[in-house]
Amino acid sequence: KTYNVAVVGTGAVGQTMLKVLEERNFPVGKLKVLATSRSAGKTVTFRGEEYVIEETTPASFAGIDVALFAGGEASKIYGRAAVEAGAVVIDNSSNFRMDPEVPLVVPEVNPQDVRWHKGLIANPNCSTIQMVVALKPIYDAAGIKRIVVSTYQAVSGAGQEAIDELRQQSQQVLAGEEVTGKVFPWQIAFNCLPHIDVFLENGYSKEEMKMVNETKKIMGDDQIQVTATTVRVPVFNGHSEAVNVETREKLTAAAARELLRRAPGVVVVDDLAAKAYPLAIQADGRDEVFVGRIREDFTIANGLNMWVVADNLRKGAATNAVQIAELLVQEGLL
Ligand code: 11C
Repeated sequence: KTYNVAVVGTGAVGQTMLKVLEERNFPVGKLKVLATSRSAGKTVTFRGEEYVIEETTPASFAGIDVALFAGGEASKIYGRAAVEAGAVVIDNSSNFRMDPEVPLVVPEVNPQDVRWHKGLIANPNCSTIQMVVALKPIYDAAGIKRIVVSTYQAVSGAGQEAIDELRQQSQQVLAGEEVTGKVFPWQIAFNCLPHIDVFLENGYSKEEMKMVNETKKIMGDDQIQVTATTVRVPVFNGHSEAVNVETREKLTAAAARELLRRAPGVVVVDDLAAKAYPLAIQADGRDEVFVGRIREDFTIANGLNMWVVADNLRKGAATNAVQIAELLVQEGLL
């Protein structure tokens, strides 16, 4: 059996969605590649065939079984129309994530939540996804009271223009030229910006509050305390995170390492003698979440520190969305 698929958006995430659908051999019947009028008429290649990008309209979704929305405003405008046309929407934007009618799913963590979908399923924020994949086995074994996370997020999370901006600014700085940019509020080359998405009334950025709220919803536990500082760093692709976690029960570093070794979607890279720890440049192009520097926090009774790295365009966005589509197929929900 095959399924008619629409991919909405042809930026960094949309392109990665097409690549991942092809790599994982998702049973695509008819494919529609949709975008704004700016990209309409250009072509993309899928399974060796060229597809002309079409402008999205409410009528685009007739006959579509599953629509993957890459991000931005598109799902706000066309998401409901796609559901009414009979498609299941998997939406990578933040538009519907906290809607109580919309499941927010990471297949390694809460696959059961796809079952109560009403046409729309949200894909979490990239920095949340990799953190909860790494924390789920710890949560199941020892409970989690509190998480303190600091992120080191790649520019690809802000899209193709941001990738271009880092490349251009790096060349400008090295050539001693004046730096220009328009995606980030300050120079990103050779710099770190503690500013991702917009700032909110409470002094946190929206990216930080996504990590707080989405973690509770995905883990199905409102009691988990989460506090985050999210930082953009001059890395092309791959988000890194320093995660401090206070568990309810004592878990040694060795026990945590063992649990993580057996966890789905996780690769433990943790051999200090060999200088082995997760690196963004090694996670780039991979679908797993890499965890290392696992050690006990000696300032509290039940605490662990770890370093969590993943490809934000893949596991943080496209791969997670395609995994949700695969889950729908397995569960007979498409
Ligand atoms: C970033 N996490 O790295 C953001 C991108 O809510 O889906 C994803 C924004 C979102 O800039």
